[in-house]
Amino acid sequence: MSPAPAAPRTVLLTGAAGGVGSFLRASLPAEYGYDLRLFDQAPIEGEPEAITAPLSDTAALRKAAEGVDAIVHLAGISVEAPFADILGANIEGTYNLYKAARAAGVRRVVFASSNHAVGFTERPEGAPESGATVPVETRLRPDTYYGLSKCFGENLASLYADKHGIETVSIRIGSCFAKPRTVRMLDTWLSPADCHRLIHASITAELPAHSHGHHVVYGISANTRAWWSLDSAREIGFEPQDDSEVFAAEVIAELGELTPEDPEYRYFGGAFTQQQV
Ligand code: 15L
Repeated sequence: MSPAPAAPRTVLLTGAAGGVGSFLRASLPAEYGYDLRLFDQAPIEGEPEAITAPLSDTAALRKAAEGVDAIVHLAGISVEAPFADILGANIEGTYNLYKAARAAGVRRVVFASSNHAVGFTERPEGAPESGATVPVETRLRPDTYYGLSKCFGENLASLYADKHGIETVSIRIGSCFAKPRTVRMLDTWLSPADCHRLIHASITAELPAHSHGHHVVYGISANTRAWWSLDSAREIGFEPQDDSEVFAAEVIAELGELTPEDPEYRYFGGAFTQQQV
């Protein structure tokens, strides 16, 4: 019998200075013992070994990817922006990342996709009370250039899986903050702790055969009000532990309930569906 492959331990974390990156650079080593290589265009205080470079620096990316077991790719613009900016940071940047992963022989990428890749998807009739949820197989319906860049990233991941054998888990992240900031986020919240649980599962799980090397999941907690299916996340062993409901009374007392006509209630991507740049 051949020995089991060693557990992935050395991980390149791009976007390490950002909101989600800051949660993860503390929790991934503490909870699972990962040895992180940090990459961001902004310097990170207290991390002298972090690589400070933009995603357009292909030499720095190539060097950063050398010898790692997996890459968690969070870097890029995380909100709507002019197309030229999205093109550079998110589209070309993600392309550069996959080229570096391929050159360095990296086996697994975890791609921070977003709910905004399917942002114009409408809430199913009566959800969440009806129990209807939207599966990850729903049609791509980006709500912004930002969401469009996440569609590109997911399709690039699919190409690199089929053509070059690089596996990806694309996580369509909901709202990853310490606590929900809006009423919509009671549906879409991903707690920081569930975020590191999902990232760990995405790095380590064997992917189901039907994914053909590219597995897509929604990144949310076990929210009472959720209407995005967690089935594909559970397929890779993710079991969310948190529920935004503990914040519901406080958030609703402050901001009031949403009406069914409100884009924040009606659409996956909420107010992003109304944004223009
Ligand atoms: C995202 O993709 C954004 O990066 C984040 O800032 C939130 O707005 C989040 O989606 C959301 O939909 O709440």
